[in-house]
Amino acid sequence: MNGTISKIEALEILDSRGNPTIRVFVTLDNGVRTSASVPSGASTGENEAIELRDGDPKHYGGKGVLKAVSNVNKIIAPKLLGMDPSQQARIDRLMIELDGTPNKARLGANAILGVSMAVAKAAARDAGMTLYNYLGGVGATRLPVPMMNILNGGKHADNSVDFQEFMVMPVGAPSFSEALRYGAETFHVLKKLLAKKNYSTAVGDEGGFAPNLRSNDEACEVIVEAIKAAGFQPGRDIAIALDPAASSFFEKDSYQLTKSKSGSKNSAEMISLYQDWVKRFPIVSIEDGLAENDWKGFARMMQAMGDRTQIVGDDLFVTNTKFVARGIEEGSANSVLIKLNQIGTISETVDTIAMCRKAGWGYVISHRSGETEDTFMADFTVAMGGGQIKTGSACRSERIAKYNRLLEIEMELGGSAVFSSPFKATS
Ligand code: 2PG
Ligand code: MG
Repeated sequence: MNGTISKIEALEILDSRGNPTIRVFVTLDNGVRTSASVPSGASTGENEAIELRDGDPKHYGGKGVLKAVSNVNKIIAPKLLGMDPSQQARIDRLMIELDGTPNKARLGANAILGVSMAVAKAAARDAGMTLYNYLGGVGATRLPVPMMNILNGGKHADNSVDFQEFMVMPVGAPSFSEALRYGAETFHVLKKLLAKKNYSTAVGDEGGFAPNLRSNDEACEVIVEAIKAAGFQPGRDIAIALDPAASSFFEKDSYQLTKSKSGSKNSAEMISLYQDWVKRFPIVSIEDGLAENDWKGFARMMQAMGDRTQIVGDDLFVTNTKFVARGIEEGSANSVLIKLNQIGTISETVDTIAMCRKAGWGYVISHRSGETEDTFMADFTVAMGGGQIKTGSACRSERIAKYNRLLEIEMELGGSAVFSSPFKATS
């Protein structure tokens, strides 16, 4: 045992939208071989680490990642050969130095993260441990409450809904597998309800339905109807989490609700809308309710509703300690959306989570809208123990792969599996 890295190679593969992304293979000198694939976002924050794309119009319309592949094979690999894969922090640090830019623009965060994840998997396999135990230790026993995005809008769907994600969160379920069942059953009932109302039941990028509703409000109304029709009590069994992804409709100093033809709103009006919604619907969590540069608005939103509602920063923080530190200082949120590829290494992601814990903030481990069949983030969620995961609806295999991996982990943990909702049930 105790292998050292003998080979690292990268491959251009496709993500769930049919766009190129990168898969990295790590081989140890004792024959252990692992691979990891990197996801890709659509509603990206402007301060995210750089996802390197070739820009060659003749290759996947400019979206190819052959430069990132070559950076892994020719620049990163030679430096890591012979190293012990369990030295994650050292390996991540070395790649950050090799890149030399503040946002991984030279080698690409996609290249660096692929290596970072594949190395962790190799170290876990070499140690004969599960990935969640390797990354989280013996205390890694908490399964997350899923945020299941069953109705899509914004940049993830061609419909009349401005807000990007309407998620069900089975906060009252007794276990992860039951939570998944609650969410999936609601998803199926929602499909029937939408069909009955003559709405489309085609799905968006994250597997949620993408109907042309009459208003943004109707999205919450129809979800509450589905929760009830599925036999659950809204608020007590299943709550709602939102990700408006407001940066994507913020233009010229105002929030433009163009898709639903509801005019424009300023920051204070958006906050009033959310306050109204929280009264009308069982909403427990709002992510990116305001745009990424609206720091003042975020602080006001926290003051207005942060004592009852989880206020999550995604584009605002981009999983970066620099922005999370500012958020803690200014009271901008009480939770962080965690995406490995926003920052580009496992070590830096773990640092951001440590900062959340220290501040008493929540954290939600999240997929991207462009995903692969890789289930790394399921293990990572259990390892980090925050109790919340956001990984899409109850369909599309790139989403289901994560849920199925969590079911396996629940089975492996048996009686030691912990499932506790971060939200007190409301009714
Ligand atoms: C988000 C994500 C994931 P994207 O905004 O939270 O749901 O979307 O990956 O497109 O940034
Ligand atoms: Mg988001």
